[in-house]
Amino acid sequence: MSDILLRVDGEVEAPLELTFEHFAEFPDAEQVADISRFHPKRQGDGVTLESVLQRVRPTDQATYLTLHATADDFAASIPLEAIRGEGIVVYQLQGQPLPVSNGGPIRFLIKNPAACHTDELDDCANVKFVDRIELTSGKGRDTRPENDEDHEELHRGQD
Ligand SMILES: Nc1nc2c(c(=O)[nH]1)N[C@H]1C(S)=C(S)[C@@H](COP(=O)(O)O)O[C@H]1N2
Ligand SMILES: [Mo]
Repeated sequence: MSDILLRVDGEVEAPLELTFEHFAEFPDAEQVADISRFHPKRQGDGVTLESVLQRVRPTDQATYLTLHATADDFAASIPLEAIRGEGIVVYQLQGQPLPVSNGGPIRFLIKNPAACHTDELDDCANVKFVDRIELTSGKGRDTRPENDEDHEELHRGQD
């Protein structure tokens, strides 16, 4: 049995726990090869967020999608309808689990994010080290910095 990398739960009909092998076995139509097509400085392959949502089936109450990273206690909560067609769950680089240096083992990515701190679907919601996606009724936990000063401070540690 290999490690569970991602739990998907909350306002869903069928909560799910996913390993690297589960992601690798998603059909081709659900795979997103080479994220550098969307983000030139980022690398790896993923599956569409939609393909994960289809498996868990969000309830009618689910209005937000909350991304949790236990590793550094980071979270972002974004409106479900807005993110549905835009999200990618990145899980591998050259056939291996996505390295921590790339935000792995699981990294969330928005295809066309707004600049940091300008929208709910901004670059800051491209959560690294995601280990839980929680569907919520209303906005969930969100630790994204709310002002420029805090945001700069966060970036100083990671860029
Ligand atoms: N787990 C986690 N994810 C995170 C962050 C963080 O501090 N922790 N920072 C966010 C912010 S503010 C930005 S702008 C992007 C930066 O992504 P990059 O490191 O690939 O440039 O990651 C986002 N994801
Ligand atoms: Mo950011």
